[in-house]
Amino acid sequence: MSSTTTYSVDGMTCSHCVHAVTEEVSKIPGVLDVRVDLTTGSVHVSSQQPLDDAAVADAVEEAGYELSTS
Ligand SMILES: [Cu+2]
Repeated sequence: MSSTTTYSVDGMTCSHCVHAVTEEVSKIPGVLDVRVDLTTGSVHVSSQQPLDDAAVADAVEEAGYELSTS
């Protein structure tokens, strides 16, 4: 059974940002689908099992952005 988790990412401003975040988060093992809503900064991640939030934070940082902690 897959699960979907929504994260908030700070600093995304354009489709290039969306692409960078999507690409990095997609590399996390078990991730099935990544959807970014640029207007809200929401990142919806579908995965085979619940994800390690730290892995998602690392991937977002790798792309050059930060998970919003609020
Ligand atoms: Cu951008």
